[in-house]
Amino acid sequence: MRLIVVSNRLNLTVEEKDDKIIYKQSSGGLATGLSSYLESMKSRNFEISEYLWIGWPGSAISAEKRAEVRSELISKYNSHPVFLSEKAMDKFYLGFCNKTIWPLFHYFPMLANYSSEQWNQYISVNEAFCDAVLEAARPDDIIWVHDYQLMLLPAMLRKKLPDAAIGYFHHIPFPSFEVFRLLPREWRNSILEGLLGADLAGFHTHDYTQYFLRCVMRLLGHEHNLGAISCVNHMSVSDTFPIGIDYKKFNSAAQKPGVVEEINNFKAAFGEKKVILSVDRLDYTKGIINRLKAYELFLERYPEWHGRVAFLSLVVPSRTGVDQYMAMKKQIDEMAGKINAKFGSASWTPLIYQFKSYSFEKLAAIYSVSDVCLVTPLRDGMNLVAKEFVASKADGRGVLVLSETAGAAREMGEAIQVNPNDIDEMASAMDEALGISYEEQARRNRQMQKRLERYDINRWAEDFIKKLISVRSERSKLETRLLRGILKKDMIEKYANAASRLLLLDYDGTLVPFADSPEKARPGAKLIETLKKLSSVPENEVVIISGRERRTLENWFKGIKVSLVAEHGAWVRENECEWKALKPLKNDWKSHIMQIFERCVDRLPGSFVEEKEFALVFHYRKSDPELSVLRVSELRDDLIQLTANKDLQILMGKKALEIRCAGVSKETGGMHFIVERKPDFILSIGDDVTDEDLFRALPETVYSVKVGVERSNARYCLQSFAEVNALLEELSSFENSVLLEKNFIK
Ligand code: ADQ
Repeated sequence: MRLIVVSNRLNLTVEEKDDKIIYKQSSGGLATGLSSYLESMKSRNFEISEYLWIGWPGSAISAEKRAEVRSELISKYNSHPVFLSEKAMDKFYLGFCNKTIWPLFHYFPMLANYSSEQWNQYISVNEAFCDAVLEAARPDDIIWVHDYQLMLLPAMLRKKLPDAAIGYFHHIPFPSFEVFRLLPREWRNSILEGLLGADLAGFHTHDYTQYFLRCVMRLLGHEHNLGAISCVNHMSVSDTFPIGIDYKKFNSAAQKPGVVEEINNFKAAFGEKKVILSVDRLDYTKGIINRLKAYELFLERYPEWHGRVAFLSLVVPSRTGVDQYMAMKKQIDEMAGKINAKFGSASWTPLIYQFKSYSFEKLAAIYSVSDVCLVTPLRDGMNLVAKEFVASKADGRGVLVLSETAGAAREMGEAIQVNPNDIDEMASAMDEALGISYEEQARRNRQMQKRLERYDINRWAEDFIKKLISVRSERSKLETRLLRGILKKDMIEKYANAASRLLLLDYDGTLVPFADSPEKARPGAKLIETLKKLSSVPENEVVIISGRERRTLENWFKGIKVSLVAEHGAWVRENECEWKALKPLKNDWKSHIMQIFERCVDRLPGSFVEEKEFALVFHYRKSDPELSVLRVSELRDDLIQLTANKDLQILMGKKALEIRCAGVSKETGGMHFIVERKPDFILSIGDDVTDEDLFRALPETVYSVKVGVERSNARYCLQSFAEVNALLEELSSFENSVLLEKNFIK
């Protein structure tokens, strides 16, 4: 099995300089972390033995060099480049990714802009990635897509490779519904549908997972069952996987010769002073300005630390093309100058501010010598610096001050947690951190280290992939029940050879899709035609078994020789004869229950009651999905109490709660025909919980078919109502050709 990693940035950065091509390992947590995992995978006895990486190589490569770069990257590094022009990258990366998604998902809606041109470019780049994956992928590959730049890709891939195992991991926060909904309707729906294309979507924290599921529920109307959402031809599962780091690498770094040398340099520079450290990419989400303000307040409030402390703020240049970043750089420069001018002296520089990237050796060394690390982003998906700092403290010394709005805060409860908007609290936290005893420092760090060691980057990646494989194999099991190929051929053969046949067909969700209101789901001309053809064959009896009221069915199927079962088995009409009740039923309970339903309608906008002869149905398809859950469960509780000693039954349908006389069900309706006719061949199709009653009761030889690839009592499944229609059309046309043949023989 191969693993295809797809991310915006390739694991290698390629630069074209003076006609020469330079290949460098990409920096950044994901590229370095995953690369070491992928390499280690080869030596371990894991299901995946090979990997390749697909992504943008980091800079625009001229057209004439592309073939050379591609072949070098593929043959030497397993890396497949997606070449994008500077213009495309501008609108896609600097544009939609960093001016719309990044600010919005980090709760800076006022910085987000909404340009359709950039959105269209986002679609095009996702399509270019899709083409690149299709070119490289083999049937058994596992595809793992990373991050917010490629949120449309899972669905694009699903469309082209319906059977593929597709995973997606989201590295930044997933915002709450109120923030996510700020995106234009088409964009937000496409993004959610894009992510649902994955078999498994992973997030750093439980909150992000829940926010995503909530957005799906509110905007697309799909409910989930323990994170699993049933999509047209697959199940999409969302779950939490907090990313880890290469723990051993950081924990053992202080003994490496290159790092030792750097440690000595830092020690010589700082002498006896306590070192406070912060390490960030230049980004407004990182809270750099607030942190500097807090340091200024700390120096004002605690003069006893003057001359005894040094704050080293490392800022890595990033996204230099985005205006806000340059404005922020200017502001940081000014703040740093102000602090040093206000508190510094000839012998003491309170703030050392460096705007550059560090090598691993230097970074590990500064983690090792620092006493306090301030990780105080305003918002951060996870934040690896917090984890790297704690992992680097092999001797147990050091204090982490961590923002509660970083994903890492969920796992690092022993850190001093702060609100990054509270300058006062942050200044006090600095003083507290500097005063914590070594024993306490070690106690806290050891606890965090245990967790970081156990759940490192390898474990994170392996957990994700194992879960993806298990979701996929669960799907494969269900798919073996799909009525296609040989299974379908067998069924058609049995159908053709049968002297008498019974077709038991549910209506809503099986023959037609769900509509906003029940009366809108009328059968179309094509369906009527198919049913006419099927029922005109003398050997066939077609029965529509529905929860609908008898007059509606009678009206919709007028002039067709189908039998009807209405109100979930309360009424039966055989071949255009009179309606018969299968059991004497009462409806004197309705007026009392109606009052309760009406009260609930008043409290749940968009809901309404449908009255049938022996049933009442509370519909809430158009209501607020979350309020519905609450109101319907209240309603259900009330009804359970009220009906305890009555001959009534409550039934939960799809976005509908029905109360009806007990003792009637689709089972009684369906079995009535089976017992009376004793047909040679039976096909029973349905999508709802009410159909499960019948599936459960059917003899083993029956072709029972669930609409939806889900667990069911049916033996087989079809993916959608459209597939049911196609199957029935096939049976009806086959029937015609047989009839024609018969006529011809005569
Ligand atoms: P990033 O924004 O890249 O990623 P982060 O988790 O902070 O965020 O990782 C930054 C990495 O860069 C760290 O590994 C750090 O060592 C390195 N780094 C930072 N400053 C450096 C410097 N001056 N010199 C050298 N290296 C430096 C996104 C999300 C995060 C999420 C990660 C992983 O925004 O929230 O934690 O993905 O999922």
